[in-house]
Amino acid sequence: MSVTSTDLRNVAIVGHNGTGKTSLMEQMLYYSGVINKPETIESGKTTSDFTEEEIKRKISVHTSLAHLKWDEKHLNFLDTPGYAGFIGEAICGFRATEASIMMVDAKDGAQIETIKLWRRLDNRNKPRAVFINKMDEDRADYTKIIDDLRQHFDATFVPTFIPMGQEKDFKGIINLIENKAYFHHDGDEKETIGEIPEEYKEEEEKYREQLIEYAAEGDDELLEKFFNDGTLNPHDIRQGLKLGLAANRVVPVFCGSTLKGSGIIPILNFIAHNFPKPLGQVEWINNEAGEHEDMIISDEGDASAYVFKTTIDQYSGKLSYIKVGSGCITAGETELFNPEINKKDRVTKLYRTIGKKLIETPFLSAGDIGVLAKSSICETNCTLLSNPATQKFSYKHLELPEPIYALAISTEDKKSEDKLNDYLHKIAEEDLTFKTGFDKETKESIVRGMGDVHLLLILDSVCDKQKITIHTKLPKVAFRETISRKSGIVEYAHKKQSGGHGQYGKVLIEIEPIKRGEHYQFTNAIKGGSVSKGYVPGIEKGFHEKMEEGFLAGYPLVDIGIKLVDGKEHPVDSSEMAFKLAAKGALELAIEKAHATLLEPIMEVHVFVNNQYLGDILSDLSSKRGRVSGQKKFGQLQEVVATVPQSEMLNYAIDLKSMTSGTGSFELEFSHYDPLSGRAADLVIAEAKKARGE
Ligand SMILES: Nc1nc2c(ncn2[C@@H]2O[C@H](COP(=O)(O)OP(=O)(O)OP(=O)(O)O)[C@@H](O)[C@H]2O)c(=O)[nH]1
Ligand SMILES: [Mg+2]
Repeated sequence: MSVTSTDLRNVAIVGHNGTGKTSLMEQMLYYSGVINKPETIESGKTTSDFTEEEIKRKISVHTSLAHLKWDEKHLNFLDTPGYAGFIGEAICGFRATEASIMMVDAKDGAQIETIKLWRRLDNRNKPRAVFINKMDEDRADYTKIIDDLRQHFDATFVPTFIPMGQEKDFKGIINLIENKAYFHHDGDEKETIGEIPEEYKEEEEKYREQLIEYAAEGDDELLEKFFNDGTLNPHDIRQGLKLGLAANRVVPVFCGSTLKGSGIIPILNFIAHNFPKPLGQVEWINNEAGEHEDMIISDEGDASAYVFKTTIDQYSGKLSYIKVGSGCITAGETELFNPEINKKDRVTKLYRTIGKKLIETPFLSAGDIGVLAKSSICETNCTLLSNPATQKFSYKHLELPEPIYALAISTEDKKSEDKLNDYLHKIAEEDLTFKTGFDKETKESIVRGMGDVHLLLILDSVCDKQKITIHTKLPKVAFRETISRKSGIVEYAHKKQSGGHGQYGKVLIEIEPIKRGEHYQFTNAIKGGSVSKGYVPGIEKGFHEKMEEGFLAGYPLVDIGIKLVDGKEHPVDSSEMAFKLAAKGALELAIEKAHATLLEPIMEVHVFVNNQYLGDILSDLSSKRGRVSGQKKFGQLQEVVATVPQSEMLNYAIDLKSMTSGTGSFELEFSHYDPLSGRAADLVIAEAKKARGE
């Protein structure tokens, strides 16, 4: 069965780890009749956590897609993982959907990943609702969590469901917009609908007043109506929430217990009737001039889509998850073109998925999400166009955070190394936050990822599946070298007389520091032709070679301006090679005079911790030569921004975990290079000498 664009709703389920996202997906599939029994995480049989590592670890590692029908609407859900290490998967989930459900734990409220995800959704102005889950657990406290959310985030939270009792007395929820109570039962019996019990009437009244007031904030006209009349009718309340959600002006708050199957029917009702439909929403594209612009999702015109996720499955092979942005893709008919690699392919089959199960579908229309199997033209982020002659745009790539943790890896022998590289490249194709490669500067094979858990999970699975042993260690830091003052003019002649032709070339140069990041600047200031033009490329080659070789500790030299002032050639003995060697020699001498120094990479780090750890974090950062440049408080949480040398941050993923009992989290990106002097520099130089066997 296929679906028209107006009936679609795409929703990402996001949130801090372990808040019950996968359990919510499972219950929704059960309630809508897609599965016969809701499985638990503990059983290892949920629809969404189906990979070996997910079953083994009882956590989500990948984003998984499932769909269901509810009240004539077609709902696509992406269940995303909550652990910081798999943030790339969560980002691809909310990139492909129009709205998210943020799962929040009824005991703990906003946690570190809640805050980080919230920020990411804010940056994209993405609509979202909150589901306060685990109302059945000890210490569950609905009003406390609503207060906590209001403390943490600048948003209009609108309690839309309220609980009947909590902790072990939790009986179900009241849906304020339907004016109904939903009672949950033991076992797999589905929740039942009934009148609101007398004992909760007072509470309900209180929240209903809030609901009316906040719903009015969803739309300017309704706000005016509310100010004039002092109230809104039920139709207007719904309208206020619907428009307010679509415009990201209000955040409806639901509650329930995914363990007990509570809150499931009303949330499905709410999504089907009030969540934004994809048609008319915005996708970001780059136009022909390479500038970003909005494209409105429309079912008219030529088909276009982008791949937001790739998986490589043992049985089904490569699966490319696509979101259709315009027109309609029809199996057996549409031909899609990938402009980045200039290749096209006919779509023979199209699929939807329920977790790992592929279900064929005849077409996917604008706004829909589906899968192309074994496509030879797809990779994550690519654009697919049905009529490239007129469609001169590409979809904007996912913006993923930089890896925060790296390891240098090695294996026992060449055969294992080949196996390892093959496997890692496949993983890197699936997971864009995982990078693998050879670092030419440090001569190490490096893997980078979003944390130690992320990398170790990948490396463990390689060892298991490929039966190889991998050795890991912290990688070397890629220092650089530069100069700190002008050299004055130096001269160097390369002379050799051996039998027949000799070698001769002489150059006079002057070097000076240039702006950080400009790397290399060359000026030929020779007047009067003392060196023929034909030898200049040889001279530049010599400079490049010396800059690659380094001076102090074998790290590449950067940010040097070189002026070729004069030189001398010999009618017979001069050659490009002779001038190259002369240039190298001259540069070596000049650097000696220009006071060479080491440069070290400096990272910008954003650390997120609970207030109680702030003191420890700040003193640790200062012991790591860090400079704090900002601090922001979100309720019980702190964000600290600092610049810290990379060499001090190699193990931060593990240090922070031990300082914060696993609750802290951070983001890291390269900032700039700074000079390194004193004892720290002496150590790097001594280490390099030792490695060279001097
Ligand atoms: N008491 C209680 N436990 C729940 C509830 N929902 C989920 N759990 C339990 O919480 C744990 C985590 O549930 P998941 O559904 O895996 O949570 P998740 O958010 O998908 O976790 P990640 O994807 O790994 O971030 C499991 O042990 C669930 O059984 C609930 O409503 N009440
Ligand atoms: Mg999960």
